[in-house]
Amino acid sequence: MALERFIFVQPSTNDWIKRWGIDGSPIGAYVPVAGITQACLSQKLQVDFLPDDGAAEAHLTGPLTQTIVGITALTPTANRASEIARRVIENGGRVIIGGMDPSARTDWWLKEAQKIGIETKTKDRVTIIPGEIEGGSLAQALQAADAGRPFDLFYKTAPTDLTNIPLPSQETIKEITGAPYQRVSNSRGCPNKCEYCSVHLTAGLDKRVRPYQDVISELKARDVLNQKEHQVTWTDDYFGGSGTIELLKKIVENGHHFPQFIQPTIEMGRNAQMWELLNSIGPTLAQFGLESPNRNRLISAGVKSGKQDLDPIAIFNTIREKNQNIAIGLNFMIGTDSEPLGKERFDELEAFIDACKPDRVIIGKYTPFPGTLTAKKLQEQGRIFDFNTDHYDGEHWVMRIKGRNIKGDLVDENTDEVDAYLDPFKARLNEKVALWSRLRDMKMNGFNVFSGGYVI
Ligand code: B12
Ligand code: SF4
Repeated sequence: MALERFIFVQPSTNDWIKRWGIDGSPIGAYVPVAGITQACLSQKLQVDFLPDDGAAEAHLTGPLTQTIVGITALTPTANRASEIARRVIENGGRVIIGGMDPSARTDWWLKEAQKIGIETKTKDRVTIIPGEIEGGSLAQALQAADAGRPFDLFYKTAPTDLTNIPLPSQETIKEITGAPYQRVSNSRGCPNKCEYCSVHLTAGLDKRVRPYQDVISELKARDVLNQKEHQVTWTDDYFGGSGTIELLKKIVENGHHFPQFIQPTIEMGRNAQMWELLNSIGPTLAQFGLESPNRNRLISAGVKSGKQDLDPIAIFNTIREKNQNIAIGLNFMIGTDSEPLGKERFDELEAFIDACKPDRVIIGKYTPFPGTLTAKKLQEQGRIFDFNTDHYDGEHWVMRIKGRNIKGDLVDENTDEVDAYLDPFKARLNEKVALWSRLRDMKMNGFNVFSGGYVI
């Protein structure tokens, strides 16, 4: 029986995760998944995006015999992804599960897929796709389904170059036009090897850049060139470098303007040409993953792979002095072994934030994501105590934490005590950052829609 529908689901677990999807802004994978689905099947299927407000099942009722449901799974949404998959199968559909968690925990997912098959008394209607899909894995699965053949347990192809990624049909693209965040992939892979990061598990260590012509065509098709309402979110954790500069130059040369969001490393903070180009394109929120105020100490603790001695405060001041359109956001992780104990951990961070005056702050709890070096080390040390992946959302402690005392020795810390400092610390920061943040004045609409406060 020929396929008729493809529904792309973004599962959510708790309210924190839910907030990222329910405004209808699809995740970065939606456009390539939709494009490849439509390119590899002779009959063009509409690919609908279904964010999970906690009740995605209500939209996935049967009969789904001619439907494929594609589900993306991050580690914190893995259990929910599996739950949704079961319901789809029970209603007669087929399921393809892809994304970061199947890349990081392929073995777990292969067992889970078999379990779903046994529990739903079906065979071969669920498959797992670890890694990227541009190498042909998704096409292989879809072609099997289209021909009425059972799925293989998994399809995997190596990361490939990012040329000629097919775009979805105009009708499919219309579905996402108007969403506040327009996530666009310009490049993938990261040569840094930060111990806590999962990115290389899907995208590898080579930075691969999409040709600027392809990216600009996508922006045009998505109707985001020359507008002020929809924020182009470059889904590139390692933003910068020669391919990126070339893309930005072309955007500027063509006179395009739009608001944007980038995630640069602190090393990119010194790339004056990049900031100048971003500044001419439009209001830009640059969210730096700083992790700790004392980068050098972090590096010496072996947590970060950075090599240079960089002064973040001086870097931010220079960026802002020269570029009115650039706002600075900072990401911190609390709970690495390099931090001081107790109250001092927060005093140090607060003094640093006061000096930086960032326009937005995100604070998360250090999380040992599966497949990372951090997870391996902490597991060897017997420090991970919570293996329920629902809690791997940066909002829960899943490991025993330690801090450094005055002598530099590592000492166990009680997570309840850390929380007793963390919660008032966040409340104080919310008040402060709201006073100095320029995001509202810059009309960074997307962000104001979401975050009532500026510290999340
Ligand atoms: C943009 C981004 C966000 C955006 C959008 C979310 C998104 N998933 O797109 C926002 C700000 C909302 C966000 C929020 C969060 N994020 Co985030 N985010 C990213 C980031 C920087 C880029 C993701 C992206 O769009 N890449 C571009 C697309 C094209 O690539 P991709 O997602 O890898 O998809 C490819 C394949 O994986 C595959 N694929 C993916 N899904 C599917 C589905 C199907 C059916 C198929 C066939 C294939 C497939 O096909 C794609 C093309 O090859 C990544 C880091 C990174 N560089 O990958 C972190 C990352 C995904 N985020 C992460 C986390 C932890 C979160 C949060 C939990 C943070 C928090 N505490 O709230 C939330 C979860 C929200 C949610 N429900 O998704 C972690 C996940 C770690 C893990 N092991 O799960 C990552 C990897 C960051 C990191 N350094 O570790 N995030
Ligand atoms: S945290 Fe950022 S810089 Fe570090 S490895 Fe991950 S993507 Fe690369």
